[in-house]
Amino acid sequence: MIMNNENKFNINWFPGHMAQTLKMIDAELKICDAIVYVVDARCPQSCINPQFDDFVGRKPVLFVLNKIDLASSGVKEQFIQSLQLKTPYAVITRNSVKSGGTDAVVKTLQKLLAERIQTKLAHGITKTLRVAVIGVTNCGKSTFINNMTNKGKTQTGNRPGVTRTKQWVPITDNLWLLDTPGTLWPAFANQQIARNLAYVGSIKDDILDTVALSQTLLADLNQLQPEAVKNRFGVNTFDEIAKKRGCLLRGGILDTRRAAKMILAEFREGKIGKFNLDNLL
Ligand SMILES: Nc1nc2c(ncn2[C@@H]2O[C@H](COP(=O)(O)OP(=O)(O)OP(=O)(O)O)[C@@H](O)[C@H]2O)c(=O)[nH]1
Ligand SMILES: [Mg+2]
Repeated sequence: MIMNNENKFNINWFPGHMAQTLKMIDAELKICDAIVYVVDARCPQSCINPQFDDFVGRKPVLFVLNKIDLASSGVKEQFIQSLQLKTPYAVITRNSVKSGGTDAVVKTLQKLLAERIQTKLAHGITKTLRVAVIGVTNCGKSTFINNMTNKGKTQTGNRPGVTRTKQWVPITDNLWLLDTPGTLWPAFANQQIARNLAYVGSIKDDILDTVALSQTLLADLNQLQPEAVKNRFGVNTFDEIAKKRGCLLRGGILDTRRAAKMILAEFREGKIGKFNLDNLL
């Protein structure tokens, strides 16, 4: 994070392995029938790669608004309104840490691919459908796939960059999903997008000034739902929260690092409330 004179910060995270992953996805898409684009339901618009249109071509896309258990209502409708795609697509919501509902996902995919399936059948081909699962880091791609198989086939974890290589996972006899490492893009058009992604844990905390980040998070949450912040902490500002939670060093100085870690963790676990951060864009 680079601080400038106005004490505002600039977030950018596009390590070399992400550029390589984007190339790998581009190559894999040639043999794929469709794309599952997993986005974090707390900021689905912020999760969309601005170059998405270029590499998706005309492949059908199933958008999965994952972590819907942590998002405020109305997020799906708002996301659909923001979409401007020429390619066929469908949008579903999902809580991938809860079991059930996987048949409905498969059915939605089959409906989206009905024309493609018919064409294949007409040519006597019953080949397996291959679908690439893509999205920003930590949005729940691997968890979504595991949930679809009811088996822990892919590695998951609550930090960005858990999946390092591609992995094909069989879901049914004729549907395979490709797990891919999370990818961001070289530059954020808008720093609010970058902050939203950092708030939800899609940008490595190690490269962030977590104190500054948690302070802007609080300011943003206070703008969206001040009552949720008040309900959780009893107070609304960073300093008041740090004091109230006993984040103090010797001599009564605020332990801002500890307070920041706590505020970020509680937000990410949904303890402060359900939010739609895209409303900040
Ligand atoms: N509350 C909630 N947590 C979820 C959901 N889906 C995934 N998670 C959690 O989000 C974290 C990240 O999940 P992963 O599946 O590893 O995410 P990923 O997109 O594969 O991440 P990378 O491989 O790093 O790109 C894990 O702690 C999951 O348990 C969901 O629907 N709701
Ligand atoms: Mg993963």
